[in-house]
Amino acid sequence: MLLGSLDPYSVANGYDLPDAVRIGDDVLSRSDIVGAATSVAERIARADRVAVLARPTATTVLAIVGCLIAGVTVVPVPPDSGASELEHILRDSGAQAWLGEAPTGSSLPVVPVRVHARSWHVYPEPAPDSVAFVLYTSGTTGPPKGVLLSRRAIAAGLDALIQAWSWTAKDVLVHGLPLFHVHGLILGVLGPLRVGSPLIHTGTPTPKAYAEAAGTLYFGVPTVWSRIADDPAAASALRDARLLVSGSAPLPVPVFERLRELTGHAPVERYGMSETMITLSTRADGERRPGWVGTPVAGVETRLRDENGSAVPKDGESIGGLQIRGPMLFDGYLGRREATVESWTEDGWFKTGDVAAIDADDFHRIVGRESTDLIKSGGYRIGAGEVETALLGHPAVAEVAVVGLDDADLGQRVVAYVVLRESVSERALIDFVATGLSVHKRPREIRVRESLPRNAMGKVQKKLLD
Ligand code: MCA
Ligand code: AMP
Repeated sequence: MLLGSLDPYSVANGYDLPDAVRIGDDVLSRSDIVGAATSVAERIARADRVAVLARPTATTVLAIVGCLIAGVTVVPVPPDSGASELEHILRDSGAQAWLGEAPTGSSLPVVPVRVHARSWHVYPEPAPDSVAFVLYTSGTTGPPKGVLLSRRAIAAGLDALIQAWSWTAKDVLVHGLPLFHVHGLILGVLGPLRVGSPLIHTGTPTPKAYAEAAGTLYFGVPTVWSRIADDPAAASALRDARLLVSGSAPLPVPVFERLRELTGHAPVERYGMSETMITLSTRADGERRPGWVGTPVAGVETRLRDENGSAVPKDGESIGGLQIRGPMLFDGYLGRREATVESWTEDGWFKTGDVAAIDADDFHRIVGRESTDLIKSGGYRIGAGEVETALLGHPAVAEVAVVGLDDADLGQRVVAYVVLRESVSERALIDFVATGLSVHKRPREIRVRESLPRNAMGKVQKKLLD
């Protein structure tokens, strides 16, 4: 079973857990989840694909578990999605209805989630190859693409982490990450439901909430860890934890060191992508090396290739494009055959787009991305192209170039260089992106210029922007 701890027979026979999931003001026992999610499953069993507005609530958890019970594909939608991003996700995914809450103005039907409804019908486990999620993720250009993740991939990806992190039912997982990405949703909600360990979702990932939760296993993106490292009282409250895990973006070495000092724990760093789940990690019982993301998890193989496709030695120094094979990889981009084919080599390796070095012990260091047009800000992946297209839709903007600049808090911050046709405030342009795409993709800064540096072909030379 994908969610082993929710086996209805065991739950009925004494394997209940009163606080299986705490989220917002709600506490769900294992039998609450099985009963209410099965009732959701009954309501949507005949649908193929539904959208869930993925706020961190009990409703979202029950909607998603209900779909997994019924074998219905879920499209988790960022709750801060703006109008054009929302329209794109709904059209591209072919979602037939909203399950649970719907954003205002949406024309799709809404199927309610009733937190107190119960059903004890037992569904057969859906086929392992069926698509559990379509997760939308940004590319360098164009609107986000739908990553198809099967149940088989999710099970393999979670089992590899359960092993790497010695994750057991005795753990209490704490995090406050969004529920529309692999990190917060698949690792952070399905993980504990597979293992049988309680989850405390803190709503937002603040140092105070992490300190108060008293868990054993903590997940965070580097921005979350860096804020905790800046709050010694909160950090020292994590001393009793078993494992602090960082991922989704590079954990700066000074943050690693400061966390070790304040919490007594060297954080476990792991590397992944929406397309691959988590493929590299340091281990609960192994070396944790600042600046390095560890070794391949169970079932994963990696290699480095240069621009000509030739092998790059694993000497810890030489860098190359990181390519990956493993059982937790996605099944392609929804409706994008060409993009899917392009992301694989002819001999069957997935091209991550990241540049890495690998040492003789198979330890991996992520050096950066091949394209500067994919920005990581606060752990969110943001395509420069989609922000540029959004800004060009504003009547005052004549030209634009979007880049990710180093930021002590967010890792990178989205900065838009613009040439204007008419005067407009910085705030108006930022809000224009926040309401069209989504709040977390908004530029944090707008820099107005007379012109943008271009080469002879007319292409903006982003390296010359200042
Ligand atoms: C600000 N706000 C606005 C605007 N400006 N609202 C409307 N219009 C505006 N112009 C509001 C926001 O709605 C929000 O309100 C508040 O201001 C703060 O927002 P923001 O500044 O964006 O928050 P932040 O402090 O910058 O967020 C930092 C964060 C966040 C909490 C670390 O970036 C985060 O949750 N990151 C996690 C990303 C993640 O999980 N990535 C995983 C993908 P309010 O607070 O009321 O809502 S990677 C993955 O899955 C792979 C597999 C992997 O490796 O893990
Ligand atoms: P996403 O699809 O949003 O999960 O973003 C995946 C990208 O996040 C990867 O291709 C990397 O560029 C980056 N990433 C994830 N984890 C790490 C990490 N531990 N260190 C460096 N980069 C990371």
